Amino acid sequence: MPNERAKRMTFLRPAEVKAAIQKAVKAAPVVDMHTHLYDPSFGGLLLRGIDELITYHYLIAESTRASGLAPAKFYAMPRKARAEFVWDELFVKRSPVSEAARGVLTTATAYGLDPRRDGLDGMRKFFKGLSPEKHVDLAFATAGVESAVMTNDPFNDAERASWERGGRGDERFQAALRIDPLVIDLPAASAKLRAWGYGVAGDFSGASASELRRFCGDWIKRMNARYAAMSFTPDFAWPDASLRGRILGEAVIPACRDASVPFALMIGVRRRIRPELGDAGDGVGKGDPSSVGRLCAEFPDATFLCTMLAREDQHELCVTARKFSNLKVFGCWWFLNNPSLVREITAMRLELLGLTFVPQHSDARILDQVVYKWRHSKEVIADVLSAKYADMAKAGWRPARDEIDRDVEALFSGNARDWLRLDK
Ligand code: RAT
Ligand code: ZN
Repeated sequence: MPNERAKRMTFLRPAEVKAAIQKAVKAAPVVDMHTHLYDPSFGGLLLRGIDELITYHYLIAESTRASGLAPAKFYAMPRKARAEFVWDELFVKRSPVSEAARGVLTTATAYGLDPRRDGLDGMRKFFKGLSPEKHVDLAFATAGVESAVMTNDPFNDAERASWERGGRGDERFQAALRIDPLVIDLPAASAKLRAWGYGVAGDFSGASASELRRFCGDWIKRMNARYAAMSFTPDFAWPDASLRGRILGEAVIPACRDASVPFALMIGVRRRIRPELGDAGDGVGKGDPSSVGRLCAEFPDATFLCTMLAREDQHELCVTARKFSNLKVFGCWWFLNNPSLVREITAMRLELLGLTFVPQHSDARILDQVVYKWRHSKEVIADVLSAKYADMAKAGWRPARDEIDRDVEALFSGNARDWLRLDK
């Protein structure tokens, strides 16, 4: 019997498919699952504007490399001079071909500026009178971002004070509890925890596990965190009998499970391979996706979000995710957020995972970066999707416009909304 629904649908002709996908992707509102942005009520923690944009740590690495300037000398300059240095090295002395440099151009142009004509000073004038609230409106509207998840660290004193004053004021910003300090240096973190009334010992003895679990639960609640997260070095392994494994298995993951929020594993950073560069000094190393699978098997009723930093890990991570519905793959993280790699990784994920992943997050540290990070990624993702729909058409499955809209919505907002239990 012919399919009644299919009989009523209007299908696109092959020549119409690419344009329909491009239109749907361009218009799709985005839920940005991982950023380092802040709600304006967090004051100076929200970085924005052209000088911040130009001194993004990706561009610090690129400009000090190009010039050979010692990082200490770069950091000795005030912010304004740093921006002038980066502009000169990466935009004047040579063409801004790198992804992060091109991003400055895309962002400025999207705001109606002409980076060549206006130069750094002209662009500074544009941002000058913008209030944080208006600035968020502008950046989110230009980028098509509907909501963005912050990275929230209760061990950061400035941030903690904001939470104690009441936290979020703008519903477009969601919280994520970042727990790195607990795992990287428990003795230091435990001293603070004890001062805040949680009986956690530096060696994790006694009631430490239950007290740490209580701390995580309290902060997930206080922040209304949509998930808890940690960035891991490439040696992340499971099972893990070390202190790190105990903290995760006995405290953090149970607290997430109790609160019905996922735990996000961001695996593959080699911290400070060039320490003088600060945030710009981290590197990458190959991890072990099979450990992620073993973690998912051990905690079948917990949900894990996962992104891995090494290109070499992407295939095994996808294959692992095929076996575990509680493993949610997201984003082309950090050094992978380059068009050539987003193209390859997104195609592979579609082939192995269908539509059950989140292709990208911005990782924006500076508000205006959402503009280029999403424009650049969306362009590539639309291309990859078009090719997949063309392949389906060749196999006899002509798509309908509302199906394209449905699928695109899942990739850019729907899946993230489901995983993070966000209301529409
Ligand atoms: O992409 C970045 O800006 C990195 O410095 C990190 O913040 C990374 O994304 C992280 O969340 O650890
Ligand atoms: Zn990040």
